[in-house]
Amino acid sequence: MSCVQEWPEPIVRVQSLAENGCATIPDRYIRVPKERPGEDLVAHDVDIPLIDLGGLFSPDEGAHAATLAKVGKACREWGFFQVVNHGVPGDLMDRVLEVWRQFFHLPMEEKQRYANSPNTYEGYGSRLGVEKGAILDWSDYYFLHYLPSGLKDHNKWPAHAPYHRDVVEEYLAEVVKLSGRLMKVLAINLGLQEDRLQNAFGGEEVGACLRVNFYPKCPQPDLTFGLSSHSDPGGLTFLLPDSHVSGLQVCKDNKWVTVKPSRHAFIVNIGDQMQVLSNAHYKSVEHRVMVNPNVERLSLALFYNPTGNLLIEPIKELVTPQKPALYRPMTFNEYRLYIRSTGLHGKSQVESLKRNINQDKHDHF
Ligand SMILES: O=C(O)CCC(=O)C(=O)O
Repeated sequence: MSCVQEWPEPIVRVQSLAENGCATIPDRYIRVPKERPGEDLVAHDVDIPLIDLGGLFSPDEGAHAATLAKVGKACREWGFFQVVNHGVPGDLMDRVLEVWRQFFHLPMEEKQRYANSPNTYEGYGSRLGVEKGAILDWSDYYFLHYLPSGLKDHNKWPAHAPYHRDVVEEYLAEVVKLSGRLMKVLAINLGLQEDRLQNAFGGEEVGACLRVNFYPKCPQPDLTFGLSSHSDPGGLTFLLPDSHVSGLQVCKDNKWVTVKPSRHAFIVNIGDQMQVLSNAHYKSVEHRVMVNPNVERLSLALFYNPTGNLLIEPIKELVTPQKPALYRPMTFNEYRLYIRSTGLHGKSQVESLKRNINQDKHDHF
């Protein structure tokens, strides 16, 4: 898949700005007043559902069914939930956070060897989108491909420490296993065969990539975001954030809910492709990241995606006369070009896929 080859402006590492000890942030990061973090309603005393997945592995049918029901309700009502007892070892989660923390604390010249381009996004980056003059987010990141295996290129992974690749490989293999399990749960909860969603993602050719987000301390956190509001373009996201600092906010009923991360939990969310396949039974929900003046923050987002060249459209078993197909078909490759060129813009892209049902009926007759 090709996009633009070069960034429109020289790349500035947010971490360098933060480490220079500036008291104010450059204009490029300052949102217009009505878009600033403090301008929106925030919901207090509420959090996304926390689900113990232990029941999925239990021989007790009641516990199994109750766990399925909790996941189903969270996918329909929130599009976001945390899971514990998910099968991925806690010490592996700690180690993978630690190796990425080490990466971001390497000298800048060493990190620059991995500088990415907007063509594939793989490597060390500091912006999403290639619009000249765009307002930027207060974060750096590292992006890499894991699946399908033909896209994986170890030469594009950090090699500063011999164990780095091994830990990342081990971690990604575990999270992909968990993704496969949850894909079954999501399918069963829609009344589908358990492998129906996985097959719609391309079966063995399913995609998985990792974005490691690094949010340096920010002297003016009320003026900017670590990541602007967006919904994830892919299928399902498994987020492992630092548990000692919050930052993620999820939109629910037009208010922002601050997620309190639980230790050794994953934050799971529905992406746009899953909303389309499920014909909007499952919701891909807007979220954003706040920054902090006193502490930096790290998060690892594994995106579990359909293979790039398959058409993604509402699954036919979920299309009825009462609920016609809400979205027009598009491949994931085409879909993600938009975010790669324009950056993060709320839910505008999945909204743009909506079919005009009345117009379609008219065309049909
Ligand atoms: O860092 C976070 O909490 C969220 C990251 C995120 O939304 C993303 O990587 O798409």
